[in-house]
Amino acid sequence: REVISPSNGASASAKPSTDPSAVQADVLQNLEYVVGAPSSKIPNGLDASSVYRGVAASVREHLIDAFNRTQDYWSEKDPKFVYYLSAEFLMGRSLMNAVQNLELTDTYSQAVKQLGYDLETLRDAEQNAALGNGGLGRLAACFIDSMATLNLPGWGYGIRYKYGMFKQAIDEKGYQQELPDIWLSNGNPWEIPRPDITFKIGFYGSVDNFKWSPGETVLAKAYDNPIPGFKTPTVGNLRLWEALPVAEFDLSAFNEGKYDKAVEERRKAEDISAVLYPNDATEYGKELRLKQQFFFVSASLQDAVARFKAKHGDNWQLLPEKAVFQMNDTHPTIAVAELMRLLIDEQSLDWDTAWGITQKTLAFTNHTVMPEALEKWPVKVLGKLLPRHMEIIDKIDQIWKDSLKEKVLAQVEEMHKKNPPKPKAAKPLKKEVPLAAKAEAGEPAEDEDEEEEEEDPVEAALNKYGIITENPWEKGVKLVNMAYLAVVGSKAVNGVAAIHSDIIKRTIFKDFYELAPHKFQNKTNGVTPRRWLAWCNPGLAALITETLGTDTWPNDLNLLTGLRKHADDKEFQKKWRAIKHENKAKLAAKIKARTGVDLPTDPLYDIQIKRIHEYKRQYMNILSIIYRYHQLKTASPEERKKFVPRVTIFGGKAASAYYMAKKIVRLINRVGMVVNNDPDVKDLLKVVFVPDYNVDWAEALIPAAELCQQISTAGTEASGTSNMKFQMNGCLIIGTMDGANIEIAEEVGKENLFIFGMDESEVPAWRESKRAEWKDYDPRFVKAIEMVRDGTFGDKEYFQDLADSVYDMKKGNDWFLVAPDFADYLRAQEEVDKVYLDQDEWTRRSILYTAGSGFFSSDRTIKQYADEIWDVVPVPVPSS
Ligand code: 8GP
Repeated sequence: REVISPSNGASASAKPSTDPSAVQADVLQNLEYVVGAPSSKIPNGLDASSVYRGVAASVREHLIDAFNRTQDYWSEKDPKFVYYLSAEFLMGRSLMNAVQNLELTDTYSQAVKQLGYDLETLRDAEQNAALGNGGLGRLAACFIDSMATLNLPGWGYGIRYKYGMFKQAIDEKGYQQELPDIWLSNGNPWEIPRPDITFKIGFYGSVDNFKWSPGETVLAKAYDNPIPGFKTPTVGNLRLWEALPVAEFDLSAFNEGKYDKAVEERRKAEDISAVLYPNDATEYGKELRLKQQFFFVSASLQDAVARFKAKHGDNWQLLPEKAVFQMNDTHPTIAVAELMRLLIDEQSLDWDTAWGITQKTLAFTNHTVMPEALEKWPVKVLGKLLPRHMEIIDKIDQIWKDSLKEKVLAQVEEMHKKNPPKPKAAKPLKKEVPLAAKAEAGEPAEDEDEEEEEEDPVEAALNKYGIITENPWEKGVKLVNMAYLAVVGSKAVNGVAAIHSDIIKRTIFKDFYELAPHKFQNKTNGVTPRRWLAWCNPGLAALITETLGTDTWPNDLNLLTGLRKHADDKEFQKKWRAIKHENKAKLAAKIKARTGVDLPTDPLYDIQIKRIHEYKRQYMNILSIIYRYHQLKTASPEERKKFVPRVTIFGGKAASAYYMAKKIVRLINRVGMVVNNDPDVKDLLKVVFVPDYNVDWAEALIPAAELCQQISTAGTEASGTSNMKFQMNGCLIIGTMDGANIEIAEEVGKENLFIFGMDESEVPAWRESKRAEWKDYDPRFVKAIEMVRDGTFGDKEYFQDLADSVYDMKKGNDWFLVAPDFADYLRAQEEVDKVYLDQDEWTRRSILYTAGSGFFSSDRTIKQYADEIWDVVPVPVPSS
């Protein structure tokens, strides 16, 4: 008997049709039966949001069809799988990405047009899925796109936050306002709820003889999000977890009139997956955050372990050959303890066997050296929430410290040889370092008083490099250093750009590196060239395809080197420039619609988009604009004619509790208000802050940019990924020798970037010794600071401490070197203006940027992860 498929009446095994009229019928069917919108209302009676949902439901059929085939095939072949564990996936919108990756753009454009709509308008009806803060979350999204495109068996695992990254509004005074991101208000047509896939997640409770009895339990429910590859039938998966109560409702409490109590369980559970933490490198330390982390890690590991067990029974030694978990920064690192718990407590393995398997199955990526972002949980908090895990971490710490002892003793002996200790100071090493849990439980640390006096160097070193250490700022408070736990529990540890991977070996993980150098690797980041060039810049993509004579470059980005030979071709340059100009005009229209600011399209478009942070130095950028404004104001009409007109655009969110970042947002907005309304300036300078910067904005801003600001203090930006997106779109870089800028300079030729500032090796000396007596302020810097102080942009009082932070060494310490780098920054800015006057030279460089961007495809990055860490090979799904 034939099974009838709901949408097109064909047999269930048939693929959804790709013929425009059949697709049109399918969209109508979905509108009618999924959205509930009568087709009689087509074309004029339906809003874009309803039509979008009908179209999305139709596209989803194609995705699910290929998704099922992929997952069935992989399940049958049973290859090794990579599981990418990440608290953040910053996906952005899905409609256009899905139709383009499935190569159905023309089909759907035609079908939708026949219904009286256009795909571009429908695109804007989709909410942005902003389940991430910034670079780290967007990287995870690029990675799963590349995994699918490369046919690599793997899934992403994360949290289905009910509210994503907060929405940012700028009020009429220039302040940032934070509003909830209700991204699921119209439903999410891309996900597949899996009510049948749930896992129990325990918290609190007690441990008796290694047996954990949780005091609170919630359910994790799975939602699958199909991730289409490009030019392949493979569709990968992003599985996100939602937290639910185990018991729906306490009816007896309700009947007794205790309404709050009746729903308390539900609320407590739902809180766990309610909100993405709106923090980016700021201190928080909330128990709920740790709860979220354990929640998704435990669900993901239980899921993967169950899948393994269904195939391989108790052959646990095989686990490292079948699964690898990549921990995206410290957020998922409780996985080290959870995998141990699952193997020991649930699968009855002994400690050594479980530890051997764990260390072969986990890998860890570090994304920042900012100390405030390297998570450390108080033993008290972790021990209360996850008592069994605390025991496991204690033991791991013990083993780790034992392995350190030899090295530490040797170091101390060496030190003593050079510098003999006073007789009493050489205290013998204790046999056992007291367990942190014991200390927390109130057992006094041995020889407390003595320790105070003698400061045993061995103990001090062990404390410094231990997974469990004493909080240097709060005596007696012990912390679990999650990054250290991850390093010890992983087979590989990587940084995200060459310089960053080098820095972590020299600094935060120095001792770990010296003990196990083989673990440390570099995996320079990349971005998907589908979303970040082919789809967001169709004009340039078409020119590239025409010039290279092939449309396969989005899957083989090194082909872009073929553009190099056209870099000096004047005709080609003209076409290249025309596309940029068109993109600028489109952006100007969008900015006008959203902010009301009119932008001319001829000036140089200069853009800085990223989270607002002192280390990223948006502050330095706006100070240089302030100085430029001063120059314009004081110039004669004749001199004014010599200025190179500029449109400076900023975008980015400040973490809600980040005091200085919020002031920077305000300053940029205030400068914009003054400059944009000053008749002396006219079109020579415009300053725009785009509110609520997100993936969607990035897709419009990046293709239009001519200059981008990558100006972090050297040694602070781990990699940066917007630099790569800008580069792909032929945008020149003004920047420091930091993060991936260094590798971009290698690919493009350093002379084609506008490089300035101290390099990473010079920064520590400035901070440690020169900063105190440094008085070499450039007069232009002094002028700009004066203008911040004197009320030129209003809010005189409000901006004083922002000015102090980089100027008055008694009040602020200019940790990020705004003052000492400023003069060289202005020199680089002058160079920018000079080169921009020579449009042929500018365009030549622009072409060379795109031509040299092949290395920064996330396909390359993922291939390296697969080959060098994961040991996962492509398993292409046969086309049916
Ligand atoms: C970011 C880095 O700042 C950026 O340089 C890099 O390109 C990106 O990760 C991807 O590797 N780091 C973070 O977003 C980060 O560390 N976030 C945690 C603090 C939450």
